[in-house]
Amino acid sequence: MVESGGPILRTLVRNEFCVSLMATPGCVDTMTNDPKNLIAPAPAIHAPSTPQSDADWERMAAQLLELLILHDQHSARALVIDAADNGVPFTEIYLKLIQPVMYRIGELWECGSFDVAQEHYATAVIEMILAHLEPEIFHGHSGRPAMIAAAVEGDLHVVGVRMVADFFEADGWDTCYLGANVPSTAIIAESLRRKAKLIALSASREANLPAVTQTIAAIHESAALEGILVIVGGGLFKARLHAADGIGADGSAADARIAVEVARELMQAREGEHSQ
Ligand code: B12
Repeated sequence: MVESGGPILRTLVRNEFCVSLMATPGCVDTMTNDPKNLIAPAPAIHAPSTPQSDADWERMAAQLLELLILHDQHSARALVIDAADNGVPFTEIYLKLIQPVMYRIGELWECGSFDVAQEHYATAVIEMILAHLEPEIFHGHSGRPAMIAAAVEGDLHVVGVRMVADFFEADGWDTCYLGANVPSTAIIAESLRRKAKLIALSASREANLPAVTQTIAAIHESAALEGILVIVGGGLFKARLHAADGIGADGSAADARIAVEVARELMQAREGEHSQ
């Protein structure tokens, strides 16, 4: 970790340091004990509001990260909502902007460059932004197949599984996002209530594996849920998607876009089985 102090933060906000902060792995001091260092005149990075190239997205991610470090939630929200208002699809905003910024925040937190308050603040602002994007995504749900999305019991990470639910909504599903730390009994009860066709379980860490396994076993034990599809994902599975096979899941995916594709294939295969 870089020695603490204001000069680094001042440099950070006045030049394009955030661009490298996003692009280069490693630690940097984003903390200061001197509040005046947090009052920046204006963000130093100006990303295009309709990013086209990977470089545009990187600049935009750097700018969002910078605004989160500066505790400027209004500009952070405006940056993202302006892009959506200018026609940038929410799917791109999720996967090319918000996801990389959250991953970078995780790295900065892991090596001590972000403290807990900075991480909590950034996550809260991102969740607020996701809520602002919801009207772009939700258009009613009569006659659509239902799906349930939840982080398993013991897992408090929800941004990813919420994105997954939003991708499903946009793909024509009637989604029910249950949030964090959801016991298997609640997942089963809601799946029955909604006659769900698919359950998406999210888990971030190795410690969540028993809860995933237990939840899938409980789903399979429920006779009324016979035939329901279960897919898994999240940090726990990203590097080992094949692990889903061994715990009784029907599929897994590394991100929200692929999750929807996997679900489509599974649904088609299931319909094929029924028509035979
Ligand atoms: C924000 C955050 C938190 C917040 C979460 C708050 C909230 N409202 O969500 C809080 C503060 C609660 C938290 C707590 C902890 N956290 Co945390 N957290 C993060 C952080 C920085 C961001 C998470 C995030 O939003 N990611 C962005 C989303 C978009 O990505 P995603 O989750 O991977 O989701 C995508 C895909 O995986 C996939 N996907 C997700 N779910 C599903 C489901 C299905 C079915 C499918 C198909 C796909 C899918 O699609 C998503 C979109 O593309 C991550 C860093 C990281 N790399 O993610 C650490 C991280 C996950 N946390 C970590 C740790 C260690 C913890 C704590 C143990 C810390 C502590 N000592 O207390 C606790 C555990 C709490 C608990 N019981 O769960 C580690 C986990 C390391 C590990 N492998 O074990 C990480 C990786 C940080 C790090 N670099 O070390 N955390």
